Amino acid sequence: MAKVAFITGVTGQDGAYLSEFLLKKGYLVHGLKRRSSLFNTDRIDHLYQDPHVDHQNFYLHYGDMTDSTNLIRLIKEIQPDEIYNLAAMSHVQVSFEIPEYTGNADGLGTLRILDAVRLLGLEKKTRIYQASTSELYGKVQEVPQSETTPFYPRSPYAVAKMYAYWITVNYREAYAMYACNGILFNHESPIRGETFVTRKITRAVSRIALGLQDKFYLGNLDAQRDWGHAKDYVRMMWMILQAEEAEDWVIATGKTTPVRDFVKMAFAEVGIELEFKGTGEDEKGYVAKCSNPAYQLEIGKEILAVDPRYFRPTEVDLLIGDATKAKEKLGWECQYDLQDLVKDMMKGDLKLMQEQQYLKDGGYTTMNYYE
Ligand code: NDP
Ligand code: GDR
Repeated sequence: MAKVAFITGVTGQDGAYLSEFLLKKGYLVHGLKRRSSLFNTDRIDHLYQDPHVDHQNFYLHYGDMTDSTNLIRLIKEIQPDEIYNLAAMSHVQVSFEIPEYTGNADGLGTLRILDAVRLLGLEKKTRIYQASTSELYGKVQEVPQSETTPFYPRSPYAVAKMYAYWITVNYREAYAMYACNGILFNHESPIRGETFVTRKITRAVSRIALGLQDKFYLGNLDAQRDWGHAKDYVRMMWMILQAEEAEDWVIATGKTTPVRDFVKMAFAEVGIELEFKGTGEDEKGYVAKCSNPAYQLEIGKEILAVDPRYFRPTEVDLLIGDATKAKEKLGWECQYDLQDLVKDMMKGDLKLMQEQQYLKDGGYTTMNYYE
């Protein structure tokens, strides 16, 4: 009998990669998607199956993490062997704008999943993966950060995820449920959401190289992140649920890089070197130091500046994870390093922007694709 998985957040970056991964493993995959006024299934359209054909193994259901009755009904119908709770309002800066909703979806939403499993008497059958985060560590107390590092969340998002972390531990201890936290450090890919910093950079660099955009703006260039590839990380989500005992796990590369260096690596992919041109405290401008005949870019043109609007009220300065436990007990290793990741993302965005350029040149679109 095929195993049955239920993925909340199936339309997101991780949900899409995890669906692909589980389908290849022979799972029946059920995903929770939100109703939206426009299609929101771009990342999983290649997995879509016509419900009128036989042998379907990928199903989508409408629902929301703020709606308990919907979640209870779906889990009752699906009877999942594994639940991957990936749905969340996942943008740290946006969480300062919508803190109450973030608490509801990310914090209480996790409780709704755990309690549905308990209420339906599925404690012995259903294993639960909770998408916990390195944002829990927040203000730097120790590096590298491991399963024993104390938490100090620095945003409404991180505080909501802290509730989710502890309610998962509590249900495991109180009701003998198989429920685990994967404390994942930042992971990115060509299908990363466009407003997270890595994707914002690779999109803007591609557009600038092709002459579709002059300049772009970022916030804190000094923040350091431990960036991995999402494909490596979804494999670990599955491995975490296959372990004999339910535990909490840090998944990270163990290397950290400032945002500024990620920008330089992205420009290097199109043969462009950046030069810093200080123009005052808040207006640190970067110009192109050389050009590449393959792309349209003037030497000396300002292509990046810092805009304080992207600064956060409280920032997480330095994340670097220690995944020794997962390496030793689960055999965790990553196939992509940061250079591979940047290459993969730049390849994807250059292709996308070339398509946009073609449409624009042909007069098929007048749309601007600025964030
Ligand atoms: P995304 O933002 O790409 O995807 C989030 C998913 O959650 C989307 O499918 C979104 O739907 C869905 N969602 C949001 N709010 C609700 C809601 N109220 N009800 C139902 N669905 C909802 O995130 P990622 O794929 O990058 O991350 C997956 C999970 O892992 C998240 O919980 C995130 O917080 C966590 N995480 C991510 C890390 C990373 O570096 N990527 C690191 C550590 C943890 P829609 O498409 O309609 O918006
Ligand atoms: P993060 O990711 O907050 O780590 O959360 P994000 O890419 O948004 O920010 C990383 C760092 O870059 C700095 N930064 C900017 N960030 C954005 N988004 N836009 C900018 O213009 C910009 N300029 C500088 C930020 O200040 C920050 O320091 C991600 C999310 O996926 C969470 O859901 C997840 O839990 C954590 O990673 C681990």
